[in-house]
Amino acid sequence: MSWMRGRYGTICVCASSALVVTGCCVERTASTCPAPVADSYRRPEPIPSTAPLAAPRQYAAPFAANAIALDGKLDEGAWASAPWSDDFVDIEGTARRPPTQHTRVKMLWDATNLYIGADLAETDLWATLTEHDDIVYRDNDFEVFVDPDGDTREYYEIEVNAIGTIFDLYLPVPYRAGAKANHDWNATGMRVAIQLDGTVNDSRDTDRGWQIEIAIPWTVFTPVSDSPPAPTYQCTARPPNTGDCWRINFSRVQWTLEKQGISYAKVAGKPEENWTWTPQWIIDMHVPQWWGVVTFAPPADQTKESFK
Ligand SMILES: [Ca+2]
Ligand SMILES: [Ca+2]
Ligand SMILES: [Ca+2]
Repeated sequence: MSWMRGRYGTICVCASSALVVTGCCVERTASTCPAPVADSYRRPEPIPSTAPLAAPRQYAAPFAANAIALDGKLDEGAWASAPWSDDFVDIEGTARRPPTQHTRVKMLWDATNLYIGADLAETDLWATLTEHDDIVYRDNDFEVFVDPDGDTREYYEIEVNAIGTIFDLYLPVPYRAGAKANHDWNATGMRVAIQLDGTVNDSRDTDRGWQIEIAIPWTVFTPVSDSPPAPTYQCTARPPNTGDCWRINFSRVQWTLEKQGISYAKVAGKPEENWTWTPQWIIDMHVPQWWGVVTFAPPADQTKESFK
């Protein structure tokens, strides 16, 4: 790993990966960073076709000092110590039209789980897909992307709609590098709770939104060993050590709807909107290089003293 001055200030570049992280880069030790497998397994690094116009957003997730009741509510107990993120922006950045409905997230962690809370304003709650591993982004959804070691490969995607249907998949490399996404991969042990503030699939009223609470066991973030190409480099501890940072982004897919009976239908020919926590600068979530940086912080009451 080396440190250098870049366009966004001090950045670090981890050897044997394309990781470029602003502000947060933890020296990885031999115990957390096993040797990479033979270089012959590695493919050419997929280079993004766009350049970011700003540094990725960052978030310090406090360690949850207390147990979390998974009920879709994000204001009680340990959640009170987790700050809200900045509001989501258009996937291509702030130069594009701002989202018409706000979205924000917060995160916590403990020895067992990564916790994600999402708050989505929504005037028209709508969801149709009901089977696990349906292509959930064909509905309005909330999406999580996690690349623990930030090497832009062996990463995880989880999508959920307003009625709790899950689409979870694993990618050995991004699509543009030849990936065949593994839909059979499941986030085993993940729990999701949703709190609706309104009525789903009922267009006769105006809804207010939905909140999602997700607990993802650290064991979920295990590369699929028989998914070619072989896992290359897992430079992270699971659970993470305090101060570690992972590359994560969140996306919200939003379709334009019209009333159909008492429910809704998509407006034909109208593409979806994509709103993200940190911009991708292109309409493509599968550019892990531009995902945000989540640092695993101590409990909030220790943060001021021990974590900077
Ligand atoms: Ca990875
Ligand atoms: Ca799956
Ligand atoms: Ca409604």
